[in-house]
Amino acid sequence: MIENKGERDGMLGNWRRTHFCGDIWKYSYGRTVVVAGWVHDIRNLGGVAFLQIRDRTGSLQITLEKSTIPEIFDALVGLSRESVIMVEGTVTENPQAPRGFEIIPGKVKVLAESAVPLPLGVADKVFAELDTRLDNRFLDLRKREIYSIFKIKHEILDGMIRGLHGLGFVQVQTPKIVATATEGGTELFGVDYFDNKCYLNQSPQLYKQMLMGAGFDRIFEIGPVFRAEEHDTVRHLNEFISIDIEMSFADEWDAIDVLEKVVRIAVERASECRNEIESINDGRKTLNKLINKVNMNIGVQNKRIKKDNQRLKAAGEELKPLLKPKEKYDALDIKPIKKTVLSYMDNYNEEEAKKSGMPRVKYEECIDIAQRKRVAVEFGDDLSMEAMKTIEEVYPSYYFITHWPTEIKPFYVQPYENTPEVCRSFDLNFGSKEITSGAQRVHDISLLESNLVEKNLDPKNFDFYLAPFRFGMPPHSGWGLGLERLMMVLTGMRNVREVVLFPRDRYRVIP
Ligand code: AMO
Repeated sequence: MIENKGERDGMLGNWRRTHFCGDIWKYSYGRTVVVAGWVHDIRNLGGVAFLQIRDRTGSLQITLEKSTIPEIFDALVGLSRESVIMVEGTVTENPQAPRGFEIIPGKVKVLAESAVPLPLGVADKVFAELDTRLDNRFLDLRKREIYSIFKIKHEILDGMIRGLHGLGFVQVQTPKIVATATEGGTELFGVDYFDNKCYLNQSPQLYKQMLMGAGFDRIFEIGPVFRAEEHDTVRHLNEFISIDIEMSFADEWDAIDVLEKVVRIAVERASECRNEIESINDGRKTLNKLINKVNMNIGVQNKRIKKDNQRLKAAGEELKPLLKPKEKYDALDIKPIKKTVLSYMDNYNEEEAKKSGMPRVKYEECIDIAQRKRVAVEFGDDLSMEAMKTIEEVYPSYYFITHWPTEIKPFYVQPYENTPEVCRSFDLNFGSKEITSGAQRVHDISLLESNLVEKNLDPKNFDFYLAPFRFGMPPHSGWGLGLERLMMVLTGMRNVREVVLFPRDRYRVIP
């Protein structure tokens, strides 16, 4: 047996971190600590140098005096930014230091030197386009305000998992390589699977329903889904994380109740991330200043374009388009959601619904709102972005849209028994953004088979899925929530790529 004691070899040897930078405060004054991280910045004034070391929790000042620690001074002042070091030293009060204290080092270890120049600055306050940031994502992710987004994601996932666990849901994993489409045949990525053609799954839909037939009763899955959608928008990804649930002996209203609870927990957990919200807001303050500068430049360029255009117009030539100024960010302020005072079951009252935390709004009312604003839409149409913008004016926060037309929903959605042109499907939206869709499912095999035929799908391809429906399938309901869509709403990001570590879109599979 090898004992894990004594002198360790390798680069780290016996060096271990005692504190993250953000965990050192007044209580640590006078103590010896070991911190580890990246060289954020070095200011060398000759006799004394100030080095900022940074880890995922923040940064602090290491003060290097040439006369007292000449070797350490020499070892550190020449380092490039973003080199990796460990420092053992004493935490010492200094009102002039950025956080009111500094570390006077006793020992240091240089673990990795960073090459220069950096393809993307971490400490520099320079505006970078999203594409440049994503090309150099590992550096972009070193910024605290960016890391904070993923810390919030971690926290809300933890909250939602605990919430679902508490409600009796069991976490499952279903295959991602599949033989059939679930949400529609045109949005599939093909995979060569030995001698067969298979696909990357668009949704765990069929498998979560089969698990209801297997008696699992309440399940959830958090995993990637793949959509070969060609559109290139700020809301669409080709790979995203879907949080899916399915529950037996439940109608769509039960599924809606679970969804409301889970989203409430997520928002509450996010609102508790005070440090992360603060660092996102610090980042936004800096970013907005940079955007001001960029916009001033755009203003100057637009003046020139306008002048050119006068000339082009006189010559009857095509005019040049003006450059679009960058939008600034509002400060982030995540507040828990108000209690919902109305359930659809109670007498529906539009005024009450508008006041409540997560109103239930019928599709019909949405059409009505859009029509009143002169959007060309009628019963049976999907709700276009133009229509959604008008509904957002009335319902700017979270709300459910229920009672959808059966025709525009997938084959597995249960129609209302007395009005089969309307179905038990629902969406959860935030303003004009769709976050979740769900429904009570068809559990009658003959209706399911005829729906497949109606949607031009071959029931033979769905044999594996249909089998459990022949041998005792309980009525069941569920939903799929787009994690990135929820994160966009929570963090107020305008582009979904901001809330994904390494986004996959129409033009990006690297890094
Ligand atoms: P749907 O296809 O509506 O439903 O997807 C569920 C939720 O996933 C999110 N979403 C996306 N997020 C980012 N990029 C995309 N391209 C994208 N497409 C969808 C949305 C959406 O509400 N099987 C059903 C769910 C169910 O009924 O249980 C389904 O997949 O937030």
